[in-house]
Amino acid sequence: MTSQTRRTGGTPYLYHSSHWGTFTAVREGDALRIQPISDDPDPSDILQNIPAALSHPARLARPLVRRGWLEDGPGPDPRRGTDGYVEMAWDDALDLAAKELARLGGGRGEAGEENAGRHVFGGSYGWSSAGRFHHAQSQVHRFLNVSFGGYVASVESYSSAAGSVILDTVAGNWRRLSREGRWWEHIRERTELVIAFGGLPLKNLAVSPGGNSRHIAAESIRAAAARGARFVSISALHDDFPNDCPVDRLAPRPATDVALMLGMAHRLIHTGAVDRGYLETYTTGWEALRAYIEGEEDGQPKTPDWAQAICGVDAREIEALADLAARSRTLITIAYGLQRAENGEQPVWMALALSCMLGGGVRRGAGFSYALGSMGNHGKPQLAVPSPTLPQGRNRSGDFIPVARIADLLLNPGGRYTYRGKDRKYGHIRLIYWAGGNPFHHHQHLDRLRKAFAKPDTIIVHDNVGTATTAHADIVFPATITAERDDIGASAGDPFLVPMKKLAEPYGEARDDFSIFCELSLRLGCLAEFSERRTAREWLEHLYGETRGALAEAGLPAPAFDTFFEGPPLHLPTSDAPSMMEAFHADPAANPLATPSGRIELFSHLAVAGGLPGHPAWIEPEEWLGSAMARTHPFQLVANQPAGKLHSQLDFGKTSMAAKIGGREVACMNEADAERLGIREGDVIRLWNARGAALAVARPSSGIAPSVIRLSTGAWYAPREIEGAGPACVNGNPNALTADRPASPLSQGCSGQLCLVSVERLKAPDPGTVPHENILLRPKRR
Ligand code: PGD
Repeated sequence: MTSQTRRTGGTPYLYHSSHWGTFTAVREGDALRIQPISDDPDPSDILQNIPAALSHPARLARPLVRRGWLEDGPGPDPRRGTDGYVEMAWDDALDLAAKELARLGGGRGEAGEENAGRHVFGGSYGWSSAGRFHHAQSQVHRFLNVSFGGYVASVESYSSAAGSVILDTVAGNWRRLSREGRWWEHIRERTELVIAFGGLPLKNLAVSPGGNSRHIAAESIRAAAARGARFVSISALHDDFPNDCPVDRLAPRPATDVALMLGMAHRLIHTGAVDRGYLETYTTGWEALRAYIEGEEDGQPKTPDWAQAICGVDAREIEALADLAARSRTLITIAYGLQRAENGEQPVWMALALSCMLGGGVRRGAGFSYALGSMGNHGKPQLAVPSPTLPQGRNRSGDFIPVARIADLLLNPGGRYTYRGKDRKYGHIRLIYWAGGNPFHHHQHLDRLRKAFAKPDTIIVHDNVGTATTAHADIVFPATITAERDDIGASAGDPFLVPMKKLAEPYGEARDDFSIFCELSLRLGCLAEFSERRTAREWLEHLYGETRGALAEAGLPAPAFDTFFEGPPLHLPTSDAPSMMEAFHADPAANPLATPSGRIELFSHLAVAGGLPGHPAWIEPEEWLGSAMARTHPFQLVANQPAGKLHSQLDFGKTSMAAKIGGREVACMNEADAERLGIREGDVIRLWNARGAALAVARPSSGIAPSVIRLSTGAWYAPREIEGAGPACVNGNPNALTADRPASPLSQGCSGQLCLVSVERLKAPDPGTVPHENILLRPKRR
């Protein structure tokens, strides 16, 4: 790591980190100057969102309590989201919160009533900060485990649920499958053809949870292309692949990639290109899949012509791609976005099956990689030593929901559902405790979520800023941002352990999540258990100790904590161990996969038990361009990850604001569609369906397929009445439109990437946007 700790004049640059890059920073008056570390070949502009956070008026300065809750007491309340707030002194707000927690069973912990936490939703999903100690989700889980003895948790993620569950089911361990394997190295050196379903969008690869110190995707793609490797990006959006790298593009209708893959599979069978040796040695169930592809099961052979009718890609191009794949060392990757959809398991499973038909990953540089185009830390060497994580304690409640079922949980207590083939029942939630996430950004069908958030007795939220989630809370505690505290940055797949130095004093009276939970624990009589009598600084030293011990054991330099924390990021050793798939390929009997057969399952009884077909299949979604609903809502909305920010974080920052027009999110649509509808660049447009509406600024483009409109996520939710047209999110949050429909009964995953909408030029007067500082109604001082 190049030393960057001094600048002219002697003021020290301090190291810090974020999910989208490691950097050094220096205060210049009230401003914060940020520089990516020099080791990063392709730093992300998202770094430049950080300075605005230090003093933006959307920041929360003091605790807030909702007026209706204060006056009428806890209980279900439809006023959440429209009510006003009062500011309170910390001690008063903490006393109030502790009293309510105690009323609901908090403070008795291990000794208390069995399952006191079964009425508490603490799943609290969200990315919050890169620092591993002040990681809000870990802090809230630990607090609820200590104070309530547990809580209703959440499993899976909004990023990947359908894909993870199906890969666990048919390939044993999705995490190892997606993370292990040095794919970027292989792409640079060996791969001849990369078929990237969902592309390899650099905006996604900028980010990885806990930090991303070296953005190597662009240089790896260029090096591979210079060596003669070919890339095929399969997406309706041109910018899902870097524009300055050579690539062939295919643009199937969104949600139809499985049909395209089946068309390729049919061609491989009929040209004799299937690697039967691989299928026999490493897979089970080929015969069932083959019979389906050949039409023996349903009378419909999945020919390239059949595929063309569904996906819109020319049958001859499908054949050519299959032929090219068969004669090349081919890597198939599939991005998270394809599985964040109805029947999202199918494209992931079929992509894996296709790669098996091509001979799997026996040859270096060939095979299957899940989510290489979705996360900056995939396809890189794994660490050989553990990195710091905050222990969360034991959750005795035993209850959980699949993460994207939060609205169902609240709206349907006692309701039954299935998950991974098991029958389950929703509990009855009286308290929601959320820290470090923004469900009114990340969840689907936000109008439905508003109704769900009316149900509990009490909602407590910690955040740095006044988001739409804080605007639905009863008690809001203002948290510091990462720049206002010391921490340690670390990520699986990233070689640097980063001393994240405090760069600024806390805004207003904001406090760290840890210290807020210490205060509540003190009031609930469980401080010693929660803090283990350590200060925040002592926790950092303690957590670092495990990494240090492992370094020393390996005979590597293991600096003392103070030396580490005052110095540059510490380079951690990476592991040379073979990946899960390399070990399996080397000796499938000795290293079986964790599936019932020990092999990759192209037919799965567990999938059948979970409510899916036994093999990958084309299942028509309810919302795609070929469905009945497309007659009334003829555009496929792609609600993907934004380029100017991470999710909804720092939406007011420089890079994020530069991507908007007039403070509103931009929607990209095909230029011929725009012309037909009389929509010009810069017009305000309204997107709507039966679930809701959103306004956006139109950008006609040739880089997007016809009948597709892209409105990325991240705008802060602000529903307002539009003259003559009902409510719409005036800032452009696409989750006003998406469906809260599980990907399948197997995974219950988020399907928020795609839905159908109508589009028109806004006829009513433009109501303007709601600035970030006005999302949460500003309180009056008491
Ligand atoms: P963020 O905007 O990152 O979104 O959903 P997620 O909830 O993670 O929210 C983090 C929140 O934490 C912010 O409000 C931030 O201010 C706060 N925060 C930051 N630091 C701290 C801290 O130290 N303490 C506390 N208390 N708070 C802090 C992301 C989710 O959205 C994800 S991961 C995906 S992949 C999904 N993607 C899509 C999609 O593609 N399409 C749709 N339609 N919807 C999606 N939703 C999902």
